[in-house]
Amino acid sequence: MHLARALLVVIVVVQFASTTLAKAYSDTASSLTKRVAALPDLYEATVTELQAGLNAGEFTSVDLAYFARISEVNLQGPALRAVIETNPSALAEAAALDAERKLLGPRSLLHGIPILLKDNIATTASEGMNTTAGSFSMLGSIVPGDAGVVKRLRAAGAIVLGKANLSEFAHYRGNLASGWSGRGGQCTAAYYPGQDPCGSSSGSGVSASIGLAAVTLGSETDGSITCPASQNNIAGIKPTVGLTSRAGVIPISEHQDTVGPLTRSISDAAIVLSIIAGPDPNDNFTLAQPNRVPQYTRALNTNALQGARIGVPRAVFLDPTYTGLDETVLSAYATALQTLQSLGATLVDPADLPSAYDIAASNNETIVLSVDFKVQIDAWYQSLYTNPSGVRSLEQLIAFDNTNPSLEEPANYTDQSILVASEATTGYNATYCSALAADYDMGRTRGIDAALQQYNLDALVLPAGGLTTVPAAIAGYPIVTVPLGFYPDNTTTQSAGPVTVYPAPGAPFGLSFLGTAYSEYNLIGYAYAYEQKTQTRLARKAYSAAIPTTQLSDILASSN
Ligand SMILES: *[C@@H]1O[C@H](CO)[C@@H](O)[C@H](O)[C@H]1NC(C)=O
Ligand SMILES: *[C@@H]1O[C@H](CO)[C@@H](O)[C@H](O)[C@H]1NC(C)=O
Ligand SMILES: *[C@@H]1O[C@H](CO)[C@@H](O)[C@H](O)[C@H]1NC(C)=O
Ligand SMILES: *[C@@H]1O[C@H](CO)[C@@H](O)[C@H](O)[C@H]1NC(C)=O
Ligand SMILES: *[C@@H]1O[C@H](CO)[C@@H](O)[C@H](O)[C@H]1NC(C)=O
Ligand SMILES: *[C@@H]1O[C@H](CO)[C@@H](O)[C@H](O)[C@H]1NC(C)=O
Ligand SMILES: CC(=O)N[C@H]1CO[C@H](CO)[C@@H](O)[C@@H]1O
Repeated sequence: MHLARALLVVIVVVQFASTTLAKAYSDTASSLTKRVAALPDLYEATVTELQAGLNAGEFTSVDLAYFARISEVNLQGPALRAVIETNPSALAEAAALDAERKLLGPRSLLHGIPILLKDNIATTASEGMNTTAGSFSMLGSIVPGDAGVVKRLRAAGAIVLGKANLSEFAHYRGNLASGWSGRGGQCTAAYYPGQDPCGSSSGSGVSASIGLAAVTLGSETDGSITCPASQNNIAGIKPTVGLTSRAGVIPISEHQDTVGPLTRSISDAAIVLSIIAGPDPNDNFTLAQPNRVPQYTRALNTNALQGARIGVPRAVFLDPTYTGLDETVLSAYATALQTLQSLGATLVDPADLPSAYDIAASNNETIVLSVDFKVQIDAWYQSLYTNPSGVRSLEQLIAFDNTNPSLEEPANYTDQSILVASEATTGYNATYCSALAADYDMGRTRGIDAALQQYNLDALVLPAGGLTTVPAAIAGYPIVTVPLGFYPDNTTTQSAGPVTVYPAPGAPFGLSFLGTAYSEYNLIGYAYAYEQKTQTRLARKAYSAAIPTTQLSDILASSN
């Protein structure tokens, strides 16, 4: 923020502090009756709609407190356990941003827009929220400050609404069901009772799917944005590693971790990505990105697929014996290919990755992650200003879990074999270096880039599930995911954990576009054209108990 603007904000906040909210927004109240029909439905509301209503004075960011919606479904009713904590400072921040808007107008499309963050993304402790990756070992810890992406969000005027539940440690703990953390319990999706939300950005995905916030952020190391996007009927962008800062994000691996949006629409995801992308001196991977971050909203063109060459990598990635992809998903995918053609794309089928079978057989990713995690999580614990649990290393985390089984090892959630395997590693030796080199070779040189070059392609397209995330994960390359379809009502549920099921009647699944480094702009365009043509998200809603009923009209009525 510029200094002059910052000073004005201080003045405005002081002026408004003595004014009651009811009085400040009485103009809204007087026109409520004639405008009420036009208020956006918070289940589906887009950032653009919310921003228009805020600018028109139809409602305020204070009114946009989604707390009532969260409380309806989080622990009560269907007990989705999508949110771990809400921000005790959010209403005061919203009031200040409302006042600033009145005087100076919005800072950005995210001014006054509430966002939920996966609980591995740090927020400065003085604001009142914890940053724990779902683990009691970090409860009450004091982080050095806001994550790099949070600094950008705040500068743009976004309001951090709270922290979303996740698979503990971004699913880097053991053989556990997706969506479970010690602090948050078992998160489930809103499309079928007990549905596996996938992970590890489970709470972000579930919250976006039913409007517990306007937009959300998650992180992906391998599948953790695109899989919850897929299983919650929403859009997700897994950016190129190095496009968005990981500073202040509880790590798995600097070679694969990346932060991105989970939202109801590609448009909202493009708005969020435009704000969080960019260099950060505290994450040197981001210093290698191309000079200027594109305005991703300019990619939102329904004709984006006209003339695009899209590859279909059949070997391994569409082979059910490798992927487990079933007939429901494969037939929806076949229909999607026809839709892409109808939108002007040239399909190249097959367009295989030369490294496909090597990727399927490889254990190199496990080697890289297990070494990186130990180095980086030890550094995270050591970076904390204070940590009431006393844990300062991975070794102490494992001991903490074992000595606090009621918190961290309840029945069916006892495994921490991944932590134990990582603790046994001994740093960056020759085995590690050749595994990392093999991953870049298989993911990039003989993988995604080879297919794109050999067939002169703009992108690849695959169902979001199966092994789709792996080549992009080991390459550090982007994926953009959109809704593809739903399991039919006569689907037989299958167990996905002690209490979760997938597939299930009505459970969603997604479609993923993959490309080379920093190709987000093109991928967003393709995903947008497909999304606008098919409108799959709107074909099915969550089960009724999982749909919060509180709307802006209720909040406006009760505040006047
Ligand atoms: C963290 O959680 C604890 C317990 O729920 C709470 O008392 C505290 O205010 C939260 N925030 C911080 C920064 O510790
Ligand atoms: C980041 O910095 C570290 C150490 O300072 C260095 O080893 C690494 O190569 C750098 N990475 C990038 C992508 O610049
Ligand atoms: C790593 O990948 C290379 C190249 O495919 C392969 O030869 C090697 O066996 C892999 N190593 C492991 C541990 O999977
Ligand atoms: C590298 O360390 C791993 C354990 O992290 C070990 O299994 C492997 O044998 C080591 N490689 C070399 C070449 O020392
Ligand atoms: C499920 O319903 C579809 C029609 O919607 C039908 O084609 C299919 O055979 C049914 N499957 C089972 C297992 O009953
Ligand atoms: C543990 O999982 C089993 C199914 O695998 C389930 O029957 C049981 O109720 C679960 N126990 C608890 C305490 O959740
Ligand atoms: C916001 C919210 O409802 N947080 C809850 C998340 O789950 C834990 C464990 O049940 C509760 O203690 C929190 O209150």
